[in-house]
Amino acid sequence: MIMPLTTTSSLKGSSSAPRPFHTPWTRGWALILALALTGPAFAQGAANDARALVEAAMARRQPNILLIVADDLGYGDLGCYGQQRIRTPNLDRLAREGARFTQFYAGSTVCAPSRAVLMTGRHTGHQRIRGNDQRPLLPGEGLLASLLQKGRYQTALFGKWGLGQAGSSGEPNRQGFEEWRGYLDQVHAHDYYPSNLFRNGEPWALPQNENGRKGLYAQDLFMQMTTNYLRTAQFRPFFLYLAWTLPHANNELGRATGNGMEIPSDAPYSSEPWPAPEKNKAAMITRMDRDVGRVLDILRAYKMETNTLVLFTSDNGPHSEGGVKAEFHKSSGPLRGIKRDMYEGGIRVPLIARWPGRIPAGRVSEELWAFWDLLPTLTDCALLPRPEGIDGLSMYRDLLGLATTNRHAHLYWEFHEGGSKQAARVGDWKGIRNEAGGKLELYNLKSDIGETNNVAAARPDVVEKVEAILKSARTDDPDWPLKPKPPSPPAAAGADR
Ligand SMILES: [Ca+2]
Repeated sequence: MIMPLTTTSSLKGSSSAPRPFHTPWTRGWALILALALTGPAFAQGAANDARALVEAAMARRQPNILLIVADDLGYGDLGCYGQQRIRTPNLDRLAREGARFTQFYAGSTVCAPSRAVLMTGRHTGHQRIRGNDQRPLLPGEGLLASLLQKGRYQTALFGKWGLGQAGSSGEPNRQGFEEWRGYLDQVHAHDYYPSNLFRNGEPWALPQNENGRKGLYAQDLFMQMTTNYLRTAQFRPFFLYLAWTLPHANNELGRATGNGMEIPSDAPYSSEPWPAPEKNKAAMITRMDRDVGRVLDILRAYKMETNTLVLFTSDNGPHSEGGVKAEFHKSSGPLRGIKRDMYEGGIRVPLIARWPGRIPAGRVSEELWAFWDLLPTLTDCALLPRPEGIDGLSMYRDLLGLATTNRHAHLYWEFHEGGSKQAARVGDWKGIRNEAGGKLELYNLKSDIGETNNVAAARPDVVEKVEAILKSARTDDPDWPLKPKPPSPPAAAGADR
């Protein structure tokens, strides 16, 4: 019989990060296991039974992890981050019931590298995928799902992947996901009414959308899958990655019609005196918020609220594509810049985390962290050993509102469309170089969150420090040389992904 285990509530206020295999109760089970393995009265079968008991006990303490990543959602797009017009009541509630982070950063300023950073725990200075192109994750690179899968988790992905085409090493099934449905290719993911998707590596026809019909909105399909998955996912901890495409533009539709913000209805904004794409964009965000509410309802209905860590974030800043302008709804909030920029609007994103009984409700944290920290943070939450050889730090203690012990000396990004852009965050300072050989811009984000006052000339000491980071934080990669802007920039490959 399995003994009653430490409950969630009794762990509240724990003063240290988890030490997965050395808690008192695990030591107890380890003793049972040791006796089972060595005592003459126990046969091998008993040893196996004891091991199974330990495994089962560990699994019962591991939280479910539900990670929702929106696509091109800006820092200012949610009510709880200051949005005034677009309604996001469910995400605002999630923030009230959990924690909201005000200085959390995406892995990159566009999709593919940001998602690669999420899966590998390495920032763009140490990535093979430093831009939007077709290269896949290599075997063993996608640690996030793989480590959780090895650590007794059932793993699933519904939505957009973008880190490996069919048959490549990067396919989700080869990167730790037991089950997945969705888009492999980022351009394919622009289509909100796809006539085909992939299902565990196999092509999956959607006749509802064949011959130009618009019978099934992809987001609704992902929600059906999510509902079904959660109904049957109650017997082993799960890691569910919902990589939604809202509110990304359908760029091809945008070029053809001027309105690439593809959604079945612009309600509840139909009567607003806004341009049609802006109404659609607002409706996409509110629909996404509605779906977050539905996911939370399912967790409550299946009594999974208290043992599920829910995280919501975005892969990069807002776009001005598909007929919208990011400034129309102030999607970057008080920040400068949008997707593809190294200014804050391109990379600083919302992060909301709820874990009832573990994360204090209503908390707002200004701690600096980024996509590459999610991997070790989540393996800590999952009571698994931390991966080594990555750039990420576990922010487990900050996530739970405990005194932070891990703190980055700096954060680093690079991006190579047009000229090579580099940026580093060091405390309150932010240094940006917009092309190789260009002048470093320096901003003090504490006094100048909008990056309007370049103080590089006044602070050569800080400039020198940032310059050193821009050199040392990266490895040279022949595929990603640091280059100046071309004289007349050609349309960069993947420029609208
Ligand atoms: Ca994106």
